[in-house]
Formats: sequence, structure tokens, C-alpha cells
Amino acid sequence: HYSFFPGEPRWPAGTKSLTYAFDPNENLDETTKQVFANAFNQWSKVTTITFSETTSFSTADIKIGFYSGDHGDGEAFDGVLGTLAHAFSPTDGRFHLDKAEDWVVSGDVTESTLSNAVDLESVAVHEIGHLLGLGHSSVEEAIMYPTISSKTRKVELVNDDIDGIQQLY
Ligand code: TQI
Ligand code: ZN
Ligand code: ZN
Repeated sequence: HYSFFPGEPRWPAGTKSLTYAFDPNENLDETTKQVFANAFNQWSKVTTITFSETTSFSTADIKIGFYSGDHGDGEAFDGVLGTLAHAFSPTDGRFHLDKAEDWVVSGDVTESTLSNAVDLESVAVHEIGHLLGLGHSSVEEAIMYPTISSKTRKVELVNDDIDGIQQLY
């Protein structure tokens, strides 16, 4: 079953659109940006919130960046595997990914020759759930389940994820 963060923080009632931006220090290609767009779309399909990219990092609701090790928020990344990414609860908006991972942005993670390959879209869908206010779920098939097997792709919301987010929005 789904859960929320303590106090059930969420984006304000009536929020219709949220903007996201990539750290200007990144030079992400269009393929990578499309992976994030697809991940946001999973959640906009089941809520009344739409997501759009903006180039203004400072004013974006959701701020995305890839960082390594200690990156100044007290939650240092740990190199290959372990913590892959983290996102803060509403309405903070910070969404950080560990630069050290072998991120798979296109192609099939299950066929990667890299034993540490991590599917970017799978992690992004999960972290966006946190950004919107979902905690972890006890349902193994759910996007918000707290663990994922390596070299697995899991990008489709299941009823448990949908029920959870529709309680919030
Ligand atoms: N990052 C953890 C996560 O997002 C960070 C975390 C630990 C956390 N405890 C938390 C976040 C409690 C909110 C509330 O869950 S992670 C997965 C999964 C991670 C793990 O790097 O371990 C995914 C990130 F579910 F697959 F194991 C993304 Cl999809
Ligand atoms: Zn961080
Ligand atoms: Zn999580």
C-alpha cells in the first residue's frame, strides 16, 4: 500500500502546472531530456497536473541535476549503486541523481553489458512520485516500492501508485 510523507505535504490545491529545469551546469542531450519528459508524463496522465521544461533553473518548481559525492545538501552520493538518486518532499522540488551511476538513457537496460546499468526513466518515475508527495509502497509491483532489482525497467504506474497520487491531487 502507498504512503505519504509525515504531515502529507503536497503542492498547493489547484496546482495545474509545474515547471522543471535542469542544472545549467549540465549539458544534457535531447534524448536524456526526453526520458525525464516521459517520466513526468506518467504522472500527468493520472492527475490534473502538467509539467513543462523551463530554462530558468532559479525559478523552476522542480530542479534536476546530476552530482557526485558531497554536493552541498547533507545527503552525499556514494558512488556506483547504493543510493541512485534522491528527491525532496513538496514543495522543495530538488531532484538529484548520482553522476557515478551507469545511467541507461536509451535502449534496453536488461540487455546492457554493464552489470551496474541503471535505467534512468525507472528512477525518474519513482523520484517524481516523491517530489509530488508519495512515500514508499509495500506493493512490490508499485513504482514507489523502495527497491528495484538491478538492470530492471519499471516505468508503468500500477493501481497502488495511481490511488496514492489521486488521494493527494
Ligand atoms: N534513493 C532513495 C529513494 O528514492 C532515497 C530514500 C531513501 C528515500 N529513503 C527514502 C526517499 C525515504 C524518500 C523517502 O527511495 S535510491 C529506487 C528503487 C532509489 C531507489 O537511490 O535508493 C529508485 C532511487 F526503488 F528502485 F529502489 C530510485 Cl526507483
Ligand atoms: Zn542532493
Ligand atoms: Zn524512494
